[in-house]
Amino acid sequence: MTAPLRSSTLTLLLAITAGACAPSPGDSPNGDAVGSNPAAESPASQDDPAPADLSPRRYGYRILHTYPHDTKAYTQGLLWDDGYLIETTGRTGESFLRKVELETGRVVRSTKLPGAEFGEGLAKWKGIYLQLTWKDGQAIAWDAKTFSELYRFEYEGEGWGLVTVDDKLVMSDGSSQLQLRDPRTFELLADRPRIDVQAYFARDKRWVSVPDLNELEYIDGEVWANIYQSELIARIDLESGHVTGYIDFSGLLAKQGVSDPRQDVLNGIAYDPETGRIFITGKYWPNLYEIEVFPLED
Ligand SMILES: [Ca+2]
Repeated sequence: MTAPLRSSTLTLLLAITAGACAPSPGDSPNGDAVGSNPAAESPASQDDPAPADLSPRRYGYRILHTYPHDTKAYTQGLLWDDGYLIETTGRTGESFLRKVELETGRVVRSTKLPGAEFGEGLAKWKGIYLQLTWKDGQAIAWDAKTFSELYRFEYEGEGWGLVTVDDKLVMSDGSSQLQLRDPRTFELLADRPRIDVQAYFARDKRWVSVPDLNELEYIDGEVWANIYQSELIARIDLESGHVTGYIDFSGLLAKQGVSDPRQDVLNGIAYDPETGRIFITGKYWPNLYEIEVFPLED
């Protein structure tokens, strides 16, 4: 998560949003084992043309409310639970699970990850918060009321984003793959362990894998994913793995005044299903926003 800017990612996403060509082969991100899956290497189905209306839809956004966000929070996971934001943060020595009051940004409960662990994504399963770690291979189960550690799971590869979808967990690792796991055991589902997330290029008549999937949220039947080091959130149909649309937050990062715009990027999506409110923020951002989205003209 501290990798240099991945030019392949931005090329890919700019291409999608502009309806231009796919990125060129060889334009690869760093070579970390699980966390990289450049689009150019994906098994794009070039002989499987799809109707133009499968191209990702482009969405804009409106800010409905602006709330304070802790500029010391390197946001990795965000969810809404029972009237509060629950947030996990990353970086060694700065990795927390915390409960935050929306209106004030006040931290009402917090626990720090032990040792040198680098915190990542967050999901709730029944009375438990499950928090990933980046390269430590540990998913920590916290008691949602007391924030005391209950137990841990081990997994292979990197941990980035996590979200609960019905009776399963959906996990990202920085590649184009979403993993499906059993929240009781954290094992990959036997019948469908992974989904490759792909977007359709109408002009080139082919599907292309979309890498750098990061923080996740489940909103009205779709998985929303921050795309690392971009100002885009992808909307994904989990059944097909297809990107149905992108929400374009261009320009929002520049308003945050962060010290390192390459690292301190848009990350964190939370959804309150009772009110339909959607919240977004970023790493070390001073602001957290309630937003609404609307389709843009192509
Ligand atoms: Ca989330």
